[in-house]
Amino acid sequence: MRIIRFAEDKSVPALAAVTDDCKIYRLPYQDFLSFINEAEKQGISPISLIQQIMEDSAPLTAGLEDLDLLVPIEAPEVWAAGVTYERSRDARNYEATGGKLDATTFYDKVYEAERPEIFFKSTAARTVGPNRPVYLRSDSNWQIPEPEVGVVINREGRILGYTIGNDMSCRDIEGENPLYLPQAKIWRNSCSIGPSIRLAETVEDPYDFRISCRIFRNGEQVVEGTANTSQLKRKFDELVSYLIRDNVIFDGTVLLTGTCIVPPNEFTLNDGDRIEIEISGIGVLNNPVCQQASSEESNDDRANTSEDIQ
Ligand code: DO4
Ligand code: MG
Repeated sequence: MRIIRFAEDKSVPALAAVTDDCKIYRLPYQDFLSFINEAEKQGISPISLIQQIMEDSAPLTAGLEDLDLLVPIEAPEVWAAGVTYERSRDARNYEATGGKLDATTFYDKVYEAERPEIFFKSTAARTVGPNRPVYLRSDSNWQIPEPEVGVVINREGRILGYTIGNDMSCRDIEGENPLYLPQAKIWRNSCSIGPSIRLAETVEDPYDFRISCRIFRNGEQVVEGTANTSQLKRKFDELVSYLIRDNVIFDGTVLLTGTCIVPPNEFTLNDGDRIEIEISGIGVLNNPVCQQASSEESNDDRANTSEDIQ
């Protein structure tokens, strides 16, 4: 069972549950957290609450492809773990050594260490949902998407569900100096999540998600990669436990859990590309890639939105 948000009449956000056979039931809650809180208040599981609602209602006549999907949750903060897969460790070593194959660096250390790498990635105002553009940085010549499983947690670190995240990254900035990491990771529209949240209680084995990433240029597929969460070096709860330790964490925080797919070293994203990230049981996160407008224009676009304060 998955939860989506979509724009209803007059662009008002609506919440819905999507069954495994793709029937969509409107949920009478404002957002994902209100729905989770209501289940808790009634002392039942989120899935039982959905089943009650389904008994008294009919599915929408529209299909998923007809809906204007939004971020499934306006996550107050998005954090990310790094170097949690061998593939990422090797790619980081390559970019940190000016392109040496089989080099070893501090990235080997963090891959082996007890403490994982956890970094701040995004806020609601910088995060986009399905079909919205992710932006390129104007001062990087080597940019890639990072397809990742995202865990949605509450303030105590309980995993409520799983979503898809794209940790857009600049390999040249990150490789030049590790102290540049925040600039290699955070800018306007550098994070995308969606299209749904798979409820944790409906995931049989989170270490068996199949992940694939496809990049299209001028209508042709130019990159394809696949992986599986069985290759993850750490456990999801272990990553969450380091994130929440001595920290202030908000309900609905998303933690991206590291990339296991890296495009070929000679590849960089271009304006006009399209990124598709698919994870079994969660869906397909689709985003066009855009060279961003100047800061002034983009800030004008944002004026008077509630996101300004996040
Ligand atoms: O240290 C760099 C970050 C690596 C990362 O984002 C990942 O492995 O997904
Ligand atoms: Mg990443």
